[in-house]
Amino acid sequence: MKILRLSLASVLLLALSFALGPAVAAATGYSLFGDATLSSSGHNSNTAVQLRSNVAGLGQTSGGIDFTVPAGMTLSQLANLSTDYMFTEASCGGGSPRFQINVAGKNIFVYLGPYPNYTSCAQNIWTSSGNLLTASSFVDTSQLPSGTFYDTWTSALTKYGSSTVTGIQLVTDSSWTFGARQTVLVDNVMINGMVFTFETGQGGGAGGGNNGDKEKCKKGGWKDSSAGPFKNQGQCVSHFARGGHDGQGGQSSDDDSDNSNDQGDNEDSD
Ligand SMILES: [Ca+2]
Repeated sequence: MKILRLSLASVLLLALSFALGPAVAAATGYSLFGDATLSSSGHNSNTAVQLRSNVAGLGQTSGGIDFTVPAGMTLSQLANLSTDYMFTEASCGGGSPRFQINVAGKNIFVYLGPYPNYTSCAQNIWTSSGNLLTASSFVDTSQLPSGTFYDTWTSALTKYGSSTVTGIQLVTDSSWTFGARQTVLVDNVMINGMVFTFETGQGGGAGGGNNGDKEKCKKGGWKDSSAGPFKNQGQCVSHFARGGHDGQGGQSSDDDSDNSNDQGDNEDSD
């Protein structure tokens, strides 16, 4: 039987792709990890996501969004990646904020901010990244074989276009380079034709987010929420933003930890 020759990894991947099938079809899924919270300061809307990187020792040093991508999507099928963003503390720099495109167990990094240094982003003004994956856009493929820091998207597609994209994240983690907290709001993230507005009812499809309960997650309230346990404030807010019944709670009992950046689940598996 042919199936006996499949490696364990292949079987696991196959099982995973079936398990994720229905959710992927909805194409609106995302989850927050680290120091990431829904914010009521959206871009011409009610809601954005606040990503924050705290100085080491003063909280979580990174925050991000993990986006669900269509099962089996190859890199060559990825044609549009963009976001609106606004810094409220510090700026771009130190390699973040960045998109991480997961391929072959590694990442292709796509940095926000002006080429070539990706520094000096303005504060308190919404900026659109525009499409970060035009033919001449620069992406960082240095984690991959024959990769380089300044690689054009065209070149990246030539080398890795047939690779499957297993996930995409948007991450902020550069407080170290500023010696201060780095905080950025992001909204209207676009992955191909999918737009993530983070408004109530989008993402998870539960609808009916409860702002009162979301507020109770803040100032340490997530530790005591009866809907938990949650790993962090972001997970608590996200839970209620999706109507309080997305099943994200209850995965962990370490209610006093601040190191749980592991919600991304499977993007590192290979
Ligand atoms: Ca929004």
